Amino acid sequence: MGMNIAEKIIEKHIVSGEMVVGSDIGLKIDQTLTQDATGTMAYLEFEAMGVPRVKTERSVAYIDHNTLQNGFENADDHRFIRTVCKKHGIYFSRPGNGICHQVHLERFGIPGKTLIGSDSHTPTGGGIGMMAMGAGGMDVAVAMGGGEYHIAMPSVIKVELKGKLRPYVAAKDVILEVLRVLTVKGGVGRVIEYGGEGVKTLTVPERATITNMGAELGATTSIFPSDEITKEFLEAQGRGEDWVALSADEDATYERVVEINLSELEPLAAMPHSPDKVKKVKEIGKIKVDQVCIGSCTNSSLMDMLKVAAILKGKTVADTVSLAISPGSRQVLDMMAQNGALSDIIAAGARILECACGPCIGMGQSPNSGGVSLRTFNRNFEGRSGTADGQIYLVSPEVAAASAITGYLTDPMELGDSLEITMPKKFLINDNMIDAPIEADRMNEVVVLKGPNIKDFPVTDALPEDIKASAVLKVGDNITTDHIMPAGAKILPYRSNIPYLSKFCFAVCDETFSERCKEVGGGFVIGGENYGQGSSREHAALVPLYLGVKAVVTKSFARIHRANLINAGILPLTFVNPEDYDRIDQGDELALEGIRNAIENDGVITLKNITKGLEFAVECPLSDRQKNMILCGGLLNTCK
Ligand code: MIC
Ligand code: SF4
Repeated sequence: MGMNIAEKIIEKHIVSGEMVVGSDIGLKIDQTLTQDATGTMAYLEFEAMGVPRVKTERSVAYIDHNTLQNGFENADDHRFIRTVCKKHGIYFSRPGNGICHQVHLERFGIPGKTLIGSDSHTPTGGGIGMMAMGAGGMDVAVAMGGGEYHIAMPSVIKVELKGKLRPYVAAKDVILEVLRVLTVKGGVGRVIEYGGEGVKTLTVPERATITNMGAELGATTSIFPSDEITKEFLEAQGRGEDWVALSADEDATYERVVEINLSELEPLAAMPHSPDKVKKVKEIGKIKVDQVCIGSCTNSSLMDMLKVAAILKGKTVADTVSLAISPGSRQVLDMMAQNGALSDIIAAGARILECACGPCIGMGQSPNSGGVSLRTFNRNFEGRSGTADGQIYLVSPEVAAASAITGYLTDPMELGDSLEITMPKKFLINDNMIDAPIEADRMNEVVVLKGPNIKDFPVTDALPEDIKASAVLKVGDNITTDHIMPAGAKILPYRSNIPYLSKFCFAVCDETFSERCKEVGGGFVIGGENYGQGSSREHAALVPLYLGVKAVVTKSFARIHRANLINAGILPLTFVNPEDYDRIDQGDELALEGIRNAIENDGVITLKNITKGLEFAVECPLSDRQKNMILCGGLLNTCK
């Protein structure tokens, strides 16, 4: 029987388990990437494993998130990551060189290879046909040490693309349409594979925009075929030898096929506060805009910047709008500088930011109170911009640039003029900001430098026989890791200081959470559907662990967060009957009697609500490997 692309790559990399949908499989990982906000912890974990040199084909560390150096913390972490990389065989992309996913696509990604990254937007690599997945830092550390990466064998949805995008309709509109159809939980347990005639009409950076934001579907990853267009892109990056062809067999099968006619798409926007609240720009109407931000790993390629420059050329940003632009990489910025696009953007009045995540993760550029901000980013979760009541809309670079000029949400198709941008035949290649590691036989010459902000890892205990504690927090559906462990300029510098971070845990939902947890020594968190969607940050598990959270009981979990909870030794339980969610109130006394025994022997798990005198069936499907982790108290304990 024929195979789809995902199955072909999995078949080549499977080390344990069977390719049966839903069952646990272990994959050999060819490449890893980290960024600085998750990297510090990931490298501390890698050091704790005691493996001298990475065993992957290529591991790269990027500095792109924590670039605001408002105190010693971030610079100390950069220095730690630089030295740890030099010693242990990891390439180091220096601050200013660009956003991890953009640079990795340009300089390192290879079709057909596996990549895991401690960042949820690692699927950007699917744009050149990689099986690229976001993972918790600990899983990345294990992969660097040569260990397998475990996922549930995904089922595959095909998105069949027809036709061709019209001018001013963008790749961003394609992924927004997919989000509209499938929603933020529609991709859980699945790979989204693109195919059909329309694929040929999309450049690699456009494909990468689509696979990047596939993270918002909750998908394991998204992937495009590797074809002639992929080959041209790699050749233009001076890496033609990395190309291999990759496509699905004619008779490949899929769980479901979703058709999208590119010719019929229109400019779309995701409204506050969810990437799947998608409407046509025209339908939303001409709302007044206070801020426009262009950039992030979703939309910061040279193509995107050239389109923006063409729209802004000869115009001035509306007097009520602040326009900020962060190119995705130094390659992009340098090429914009050389061909004059940068000059057009500057002349229009844009504020040029460094090549980094910047406003996307709340590192500056928070909008004014209640302000409407149009962003070409991938997430518009509540509070993420740094302004609690900020109204964030996710749009394409075309919509963003057109609206920056008019001052209100604008359908760029109204601009009329044509917009023809072609991909360059050669990119400007300069890897002088990527440091190679020292040779293995000289590794002892390198001293790893740790700053005072690096604090100990929370201690985990083996799973007890019984758990009795209260429901310290009850939350609703689609809780994001930005709710559980917020980011932003004030908090991000403490990613290696769990005790400090703990003060902000769940602060978006309940400012008293951290204090209450400390008073009662932790307990249960109760959640709805798709709990833990969004970021890969393992801090959303490590911080609750530090605060004494023993188990999280929900209607369903997002993939990476569930894995992070297990890695941290926290029980992820789901209600067998989702209505039982309504039979627990915050503050109720709960108990899991004989839980250790039930986990060990795959027994029935009963959650008692002592306060209400009720009992509920809950479940916790675990592979043998995960069972071991939960029983031992997390991955690090298992490794020891
Ligand atoms: C994000 O976009 O939320 C981040 C910041 O890139 C995270 C990683 C992190 O929290 O450090 C992600 O997407 O995984
Ligand atoms: Fe950085 Fe934003 Fe991309 Fe996350 S989503 S990697 S914060 S640019």
